[in-house]
Amino acid sequence: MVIGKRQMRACGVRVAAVAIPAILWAGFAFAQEIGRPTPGGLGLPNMATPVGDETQQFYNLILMPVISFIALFVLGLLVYVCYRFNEQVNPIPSKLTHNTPLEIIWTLIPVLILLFISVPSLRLLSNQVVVPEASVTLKVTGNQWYWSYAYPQDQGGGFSFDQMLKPESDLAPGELRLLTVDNEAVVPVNEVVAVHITSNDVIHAFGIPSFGVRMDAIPGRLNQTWFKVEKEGVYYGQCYFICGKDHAYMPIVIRAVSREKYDAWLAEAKQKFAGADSRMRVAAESR
Ligand SMILES: [Cu+2]
Repeated sequence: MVIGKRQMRACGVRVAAVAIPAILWAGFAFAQEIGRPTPGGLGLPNMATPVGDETQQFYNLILMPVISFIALFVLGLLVYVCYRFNEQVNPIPSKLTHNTPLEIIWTLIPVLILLFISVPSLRLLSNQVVVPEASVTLKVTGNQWYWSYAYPQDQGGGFSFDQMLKPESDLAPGELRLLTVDNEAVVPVNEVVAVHITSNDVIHAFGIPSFGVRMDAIPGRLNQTWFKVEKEGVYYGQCYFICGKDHAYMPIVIRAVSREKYDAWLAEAKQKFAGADSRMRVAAESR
């Protein structure tokens, strides 16, 4: 049976029927809400920090085109081989086993692609972990299964608190299930916030998608990262390292506000969390 033009055309139509809706659907990813997951959202979320923007550009402008091109190229080769070299069309197979120029090409091209990706990738990685001069330092500690935040004394803080998931029964209308917490961490907008991350028990990971931030929280080790939020708002994150039975129930909430509101919050939080070192408080509560 010879494969005619009609079958080839039908195959092309089928590929287009899958690819076109996928491309249109991907377009909706740009209409996501900021700081929180959007039902049906695709791709990376809308970003609120310079590193987040760079991450998104790297993903949208470099990674996705490269991935899409390779996937479509391989699909095209597979379709061509299936039709051109099936038993009916090509009854006497070739005995050819090696083709040196072809082998050199298919080794070199992936190497060149990786080299091409490595330059922006390493630049992004360095921007994520090299912390610029920061005006606010936040110490974040992972616990089974909640996060603790400490604001240093010399920056107007000197208190710490725990951030616990709000149970579903306590949620007010509009609050997000599995993402809303009792105490939000607050940071000033348009200022560099250095984040020091560690853990009290097992390995956790602190991640906020719309900041382009994700860092492991490892017991006995202080990791650091940073962010500079460019828009006021509430930003949600989660633990990104499977850390035990309640891993799914330790969200992260950061509220970015103006400097004036931040100073007012600091004064208020100092009273609210006065003398309550988070670990001492947990010990007291569990007694
Ligand atoms: Cu976890």
